[in-house]
Amino acid sequence: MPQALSRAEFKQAILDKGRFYHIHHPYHKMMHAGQANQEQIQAWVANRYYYQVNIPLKDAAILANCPDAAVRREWMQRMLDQDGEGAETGGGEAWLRLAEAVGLTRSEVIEQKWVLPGVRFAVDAYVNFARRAVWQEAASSSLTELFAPEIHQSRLDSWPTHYPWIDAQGYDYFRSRLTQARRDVEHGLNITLDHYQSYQAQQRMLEILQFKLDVLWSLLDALSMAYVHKEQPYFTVTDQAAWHQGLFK
Ligand code: AHQ
Repeated sequence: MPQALSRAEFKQAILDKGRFYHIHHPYHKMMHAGQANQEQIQAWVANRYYYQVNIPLKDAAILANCPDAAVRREWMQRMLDQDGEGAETGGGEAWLRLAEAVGLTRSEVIEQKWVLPGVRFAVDAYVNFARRAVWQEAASSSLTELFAPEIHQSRLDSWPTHYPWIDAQGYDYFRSRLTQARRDVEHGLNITLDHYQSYQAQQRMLEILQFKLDVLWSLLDALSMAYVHKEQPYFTVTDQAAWHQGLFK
């Protein structure tokens, strides 16, 4: 078995996974280049909502599995960021403002009317992994956020120019993540670099990170099938939206 990677080598191996980040997915590149139509933007916002509302559940699962109070105190901040300190605050609320800014209604997004099966399965795979993994491995899976500030900044840089019809108040969420993601990643990276001490364990962490990269990529694959290739679920048997609408969990 090869020697364990040094802390610097392990961190570089994690950063090298950035080449698989969903910033390189055709759907994201289409949106970034201003080639998306309103339906494709709305579909992305309505489907990404399912990811947003599941992040606090994922983080709660990590807290539930973590016996270290100091780690919980810091990790808990992520839930406060998303759930807010009051009804009108937090990332979930900011995402609903983004939904309204792109012309969706709050209720159709909250009801998950447009959440595609593939999006639901990818997100549920992430939450269910976090529920059953040891807390350090679940914490490591959040490190795709190493690459998130760049993708949020890319939206702030390009969308206002390409999509002047989107109300600017919708961009609060992306702006909030520029600092929150950097703070989260600092904590997640330290947990990760401390936890995996053998070469084999380090390779397992890189596989866990690849799994999470696959989750983000698959979410956009589902959107591409439905809104780029026009093959919504069951398109061969009906022209109506016919898939599970999240009424049971
Ligand atoms: O807005 C995002 C967010 O709050 C999180 C939490 C983190 C995690 O715990 O897995 N990942 C994440 C991400 C957010 N935004 C995504 C995007 O493309 O806007 C990126 C995603 C991530 O990189 O994992």
